[in-house]
Amino acid sequence: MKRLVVVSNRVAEPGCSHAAGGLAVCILDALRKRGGVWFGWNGEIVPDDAEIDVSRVKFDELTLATMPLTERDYRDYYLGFANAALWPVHHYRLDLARFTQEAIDGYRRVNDRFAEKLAPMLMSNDLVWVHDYHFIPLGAALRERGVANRIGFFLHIPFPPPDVLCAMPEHEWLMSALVEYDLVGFQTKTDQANFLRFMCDFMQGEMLTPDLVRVGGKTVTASVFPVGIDVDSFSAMAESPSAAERIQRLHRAGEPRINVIGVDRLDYTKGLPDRLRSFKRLLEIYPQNCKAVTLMQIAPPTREDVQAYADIRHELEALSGEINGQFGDFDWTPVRYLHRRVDRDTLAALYRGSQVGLVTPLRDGMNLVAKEYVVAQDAENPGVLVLSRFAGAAEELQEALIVNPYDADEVANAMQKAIVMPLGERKERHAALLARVRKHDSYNWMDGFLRALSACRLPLAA
Ligand code: ADQ
Repeated sequence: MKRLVVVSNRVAEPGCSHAAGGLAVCILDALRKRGGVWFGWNGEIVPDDAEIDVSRVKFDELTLATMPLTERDYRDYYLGFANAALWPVHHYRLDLARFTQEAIDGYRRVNDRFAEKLAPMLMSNDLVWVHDYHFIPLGAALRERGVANRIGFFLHIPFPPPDVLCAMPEHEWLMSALVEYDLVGFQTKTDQANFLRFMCDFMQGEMLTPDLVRVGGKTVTASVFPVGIDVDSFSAMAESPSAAERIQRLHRAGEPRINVIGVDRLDYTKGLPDRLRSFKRLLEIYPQNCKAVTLMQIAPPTREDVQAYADIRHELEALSGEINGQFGDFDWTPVRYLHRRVDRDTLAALYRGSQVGLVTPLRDGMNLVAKEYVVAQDAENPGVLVLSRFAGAAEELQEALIVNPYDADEVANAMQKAIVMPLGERKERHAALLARVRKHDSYNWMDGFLRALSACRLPLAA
C-alpha cells in the first residue's frame, strides 16, 4: 500500500483525536495503517523575522510535521485571503468578501513555503492528499518543484457557480492551479457541476467522460465524495450511561418538555440570526409552544479576528436577548444560547435529548451536525431533523424536513410539524436517514477518495 501524505491547515494529534471529531480520527487511522505524514500549521504565530522550521513528531509509522505562521502570514494568508475572501466567495457571499493585494500575496507566499518544505519530504510513490481552500494552489506549487506524484485535493466547502466565482480577483490563477491535481473531490453534485461548468465555460475545457475534463493539455478528474461521520463511535457516545444521566438533567421536573437544538460554529454561513427569527415565528404562530419549547443554541467562537464574525456575534446576542425579553417568563427561558465549545460526549447526549435538530445554514459544504444528530437519536423514539436545502447534507438526507432557511415562516411550520409528528412517521424517517448516514460514513469517504486517487493515471513527467 502506498504511503499517504495529508496536508491540511490544522493537524490533529493522535491523543486529541477524540475531541477533534470523526474526520480527524479516520485520517489518523489511515496514516497509521499506511504510514505517512500529516503536514500543516501548528497553530502558532511567530514574529515576521523568525526562522520558520518544520517540527516533526513521530508516532510509529506516522509523522506529524508542522510549522508556524508569521504574524504577516496569519494576517494576509489566513485571515486576509482564506477567511475574508475565499470563505465568503465559496459560500456565495460576495457582499462580505474583502480583496487586497497583501492578502493574495500572502496566500501565494504561504502556499509556496508549504510546497518548498513538503517537496523534500515526499517519496516517489506517496499519495498526496491536500485538504480545503487554504491550499488550492499547493498542488501547482509542488508540480513547479518537480513533484510528479499523484496529488488529490478535497474541497470541504461549497464550490460556487461560475458567475459568483469570477467576481473574485485572481480566480483564473486559482482555477488553473486546480487543474494541476489528478483528482479534485467535492461534497455534492452541485459543487462538482459548478466546477465543471467553470472549466468548460470559462477555461475552454473539454469533457472526456462525465467526470474527466481536459483543460489546456492537462486532465483532471472531478468527483463527489460526501463527507461522513464515524457512526459507531458517535452512537456509542449517545447511548452511554453518562449520556442518559445528562439527558435526565436536561429534562428535570419543571423544565420544558420539548428541546430544539442547534450546534454550529458562530459563522455567518450557518444562518443563526435567521434561525432565531424562525424560532420567534414559531412562538408567534403557534403560541401553545410558549413555556413548552426551548431552543438550545450552542455556538462556539470562531475566527473572531475577522470583522464579519464579530458582527454576527453581536447580532445573535441581541436577537436572543430580544426573544427572551419578549416571550420569556420567570420559569421559562425560550432561547438558551451557549457561546462555547462542548465536549463530544455532552454534545451526543444533548442531541439525543432533543426532539428537534435544527440545522439551517444559508450555505454549507456538507454539515456534519445534521449527521451527528441522526446518529445520536434513540431509534425507538427518535427526534426529527429540520434541514436547510442549502446544506450539502440535504442532497442525501431527503427524509429530513427540508426547508428554505431564508423563509422564517416555512422553518417555523417545519418545526411545528416536527414537534407534533407521530411516532410512526418519526421512526420511519429516522431509519431511512440512519441508513444513508451509515452508507456514507467517514471511512467510506476516505476509502472512496483514496481509491479514486490511486486509480488516476500518473501525470506525464513533470
Ligand atoms: P464546519 O463548518 O466546521 O466544517 P460542520 O460540518 O457542521 O461544519 O462540522 C462542525 C463540527 O464541529 C461537528 O462535528 C460539530 O459537532 C462540531 N461542533 C460544532 N459546535 C461545537 C461545539 N460547541 N462544541 C463542540 N463541537 C462542536 C467544514 C464545512 C462543512 C463540512 C465539514 C467537513 O464548512 O460543510 O461538513 O467541514 O467536511
